[in-house]
Amino acid sequence: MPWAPGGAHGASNRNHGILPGERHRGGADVSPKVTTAPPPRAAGSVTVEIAAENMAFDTSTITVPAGAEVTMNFDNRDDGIPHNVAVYTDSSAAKEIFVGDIIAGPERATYTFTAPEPPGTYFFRCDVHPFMNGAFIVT
Ligand SMILES: [Cu+2]
Repeated sequence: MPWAPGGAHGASNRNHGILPGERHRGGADVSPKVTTAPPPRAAGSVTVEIAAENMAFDTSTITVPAGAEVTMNFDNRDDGIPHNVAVYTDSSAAKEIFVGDIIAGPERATYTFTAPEPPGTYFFRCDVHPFMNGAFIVT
């Protein structure tokens, strides 16, 4: 009679002891690891649209991310008039970043080039008509 309660308690305690122990071991196995690798530098790519019509570009600014692969869809809508889009470091147009082929309208061209790395305000223009120009902004 005095043994029965003791035995029951003993069995109960033994079962109780196993379950928390197993849960603890499992928790240790799946402990999250902290990754310290820096995120990869991805300049990415960007597509910009620009049109020339009535001897003017349809935008005064082109904005792209630093170092991005730029796809520029140029639409020359001026019938029989040659235009291009060229990007220079500044309005002196002394140092070119990219010079697109000149096309006579109505015609489209797809230009691809890499944007400069240093953020800043550069310059774009039509080489045939330098008064057609604007700011090429790298962010
Ligand atoms: Cu032009």
